[in-house]
Amino acid sequence: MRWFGPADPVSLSDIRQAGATGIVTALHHVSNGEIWTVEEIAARQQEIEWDAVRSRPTGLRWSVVESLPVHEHIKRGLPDRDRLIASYCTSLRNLAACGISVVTYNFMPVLDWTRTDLAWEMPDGSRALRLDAAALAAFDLYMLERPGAADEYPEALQVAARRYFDQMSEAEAWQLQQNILAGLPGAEEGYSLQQFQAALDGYKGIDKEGLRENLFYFLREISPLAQELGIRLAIHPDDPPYPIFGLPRIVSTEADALALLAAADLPANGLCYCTGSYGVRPDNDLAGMVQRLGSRIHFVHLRATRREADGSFYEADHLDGDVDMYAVVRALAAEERSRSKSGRADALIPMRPDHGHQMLDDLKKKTNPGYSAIGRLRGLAEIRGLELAIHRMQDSEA
Ligand code: CS2
Ligand code: MN
Repeated sequence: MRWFGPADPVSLSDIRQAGATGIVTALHHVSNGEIWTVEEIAARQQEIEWDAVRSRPTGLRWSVVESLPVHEHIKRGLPDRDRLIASYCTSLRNLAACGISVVTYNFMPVLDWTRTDLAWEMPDGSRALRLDAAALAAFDLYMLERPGAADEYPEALQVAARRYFDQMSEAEAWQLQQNILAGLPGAEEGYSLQQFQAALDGYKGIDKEGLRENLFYFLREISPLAQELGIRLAIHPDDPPYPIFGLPRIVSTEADALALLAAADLPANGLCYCTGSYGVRPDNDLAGMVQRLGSRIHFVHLRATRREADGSFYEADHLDGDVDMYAVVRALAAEERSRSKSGRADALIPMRPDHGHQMLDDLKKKTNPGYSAIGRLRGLAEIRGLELAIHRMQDSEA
């Protein structure tokens, strides 16, 4: 399970009780571009793995880094990128020295993941994260007033956006802006409207091909080192997996994934397979992607969304979205089995429930959006049950 460090309202002991053994975390206090030192990594590791009060191991292990963030200047291909990539490499060396071998990152320009509603009420009273296409367009067209934005939305969506904007109260407009710009958990940046427009302007002249070249440059620089260190790199897909705010997107489809894997064709250069992000596109065949890309999947996020006609989506229960979770977990189990047959040391792929609803006691607490204790516990429990049954079935077939 993911843990946001000492400031996370969900404690390590909560996570242990949820049944998780691996911890996914980052040095969130180190700013993007700075080196993660061995001292800092080891201290965090100790905090996770050793129960100082009882003088015994906690039973938890820091197994995955999420995320070692990539600096905007690397994404934009600015002249100081080589220095920043060298720092990134030093952090990778330091992580390897501490025995941590899976490193997640993303290559989304400006914003990490984006939602417009962080407390959307489900029929059962729990609360989910949602991206409303009209709300996003309303923000872009009428609050940010981004030059050229109107050309990017179909007529019907512009009309819906206008209506959405007109019926919003001031407080609702402020909340929408906060949801989009203040940074969801894990995002390193937060912006004011002006800062956000300036950050977008930084990508003027960088189209899809340009951004892709910058990613490939980065991958060619870091993959050989990662390979040598025994580190498996896991790139998280775009969330949502289509362009927003006029920014290019390059990790949204199977073809995108194939291209980036080929750009540095080493086992270390791999994927964070997030079914919640890839699953927003109906043209992504999620179980098939596991079958075809499986050997390079180094980390998995299991989550399901439900799509709506206008491009909106919300985060459904883990077993109840558009993602065929049974087919995906079955394909992952088959991948693990084939790895273990061929003697791969990384036969067990780290997986975590990605996000969860705010439910039961979560509803009364302040939680990191998407990262409440009980909603994720539900996701974890459901997926583990599914996984166990699939393993048993595959055992009896073998
Ligand atoms: C998000 C992202 O839910 C998610 O997967 O939390 O912040 C994700 O962790 C990053 O994009 C990975 O670099
Ligand atoms: Mn994810």
